[in-house]
Amino acid sequence: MREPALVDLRSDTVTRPTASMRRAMAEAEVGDDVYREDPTVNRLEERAAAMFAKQAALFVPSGTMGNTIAVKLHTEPGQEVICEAKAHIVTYELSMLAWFSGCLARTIPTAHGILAWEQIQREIRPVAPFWAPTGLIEIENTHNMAGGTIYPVEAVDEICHQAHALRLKVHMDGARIFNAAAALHVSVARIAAHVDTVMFCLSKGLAAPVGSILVGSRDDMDRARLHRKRLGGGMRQAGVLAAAALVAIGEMTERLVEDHANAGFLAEELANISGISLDPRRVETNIVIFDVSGTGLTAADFSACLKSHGILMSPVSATEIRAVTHCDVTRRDCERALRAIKETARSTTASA
Ligand code: TLP
Repeated sequence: MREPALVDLRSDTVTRPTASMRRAMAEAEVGDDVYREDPTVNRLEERAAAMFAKQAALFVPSGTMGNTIAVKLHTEPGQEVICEAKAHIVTYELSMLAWFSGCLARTIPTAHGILAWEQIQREIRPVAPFWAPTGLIEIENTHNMAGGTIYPVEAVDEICHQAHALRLKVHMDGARIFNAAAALHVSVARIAAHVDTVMFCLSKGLAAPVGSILVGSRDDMDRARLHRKRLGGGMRQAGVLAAAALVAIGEMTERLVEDHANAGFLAEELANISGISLDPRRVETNIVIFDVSGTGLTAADFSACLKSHGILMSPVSATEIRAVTHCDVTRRDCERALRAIKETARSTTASA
């Protein structure tokens, strides 16, 4: 009998381009985008700017590059960037704040990844003889390592209004902003109405093969284009990628609620397994983070056992595992993952 395929819940980055993306890529009209002559990239950037109700957009190869450019746009070397303690920009982007922008992070720990203005306000530093002044406020929506949590729309508005009153800019790492929009039933334009720049990813739940987009003012995007080139991100005939991205934003956003339903299902079932702990009410989008310490195994050992059952998940700390649902994972795949988790938890608690 043929081995069943792996169920890959490590991340939504593993999604493969859909058939309609592959067709669009094959037929894409292209040109040299460094000369701004790629009609498909131009169309994508116009469409993205319109969707977010911002002046302009820039197609970049990755979320990391989009965030790196955004920090550079809004800061001077020697400043601090305020962000949540588990923000992707500080934990997974190879210290790009320091490397490209000469900035430090001033991090704020939270229970669920969501910053309130009062917490930010306490960390703002003015120019003084011994302090690095605050240059930027960064918020992550949804918050990856807090388990896909969503900012209330009003909380983002409040942060932006207060920051702007102090002449500070706000960048949103909206790698999964379309998940937030689907869960809240609001538009991405509404969520990002007052932020200065937003980066969102095409190559996660939206299933495009490559790419992210930075949106903001025309002036900021003109400067961002130069930083992209400086970072080696001038992509020439990138229309083949932009064609898939157009399908991603046109066809893939509404189905994200299915991923959220699968994540909710996983969370509810996981909460009933002895040795596993999580609060299923905290699972708002497509990310489920659960603690396996009650099984006596480390997260690394637990996920190695799951792998032997054909289930891939990511250990994200010594005791926690992350499962991310996406369009290449069905409800049956989730059921299979749960059987493997039950089996692993049962065998370790039985042998304890
Ligand atoms: N996240 C990846 C890993 O890097 C952890 C994942 O598997 O979730 N912002 C956020 C909130 C992200 O989750 C990611 C990727 C990025 C930025 C960076 O995007 P890429 O991978 O395109 O550079």
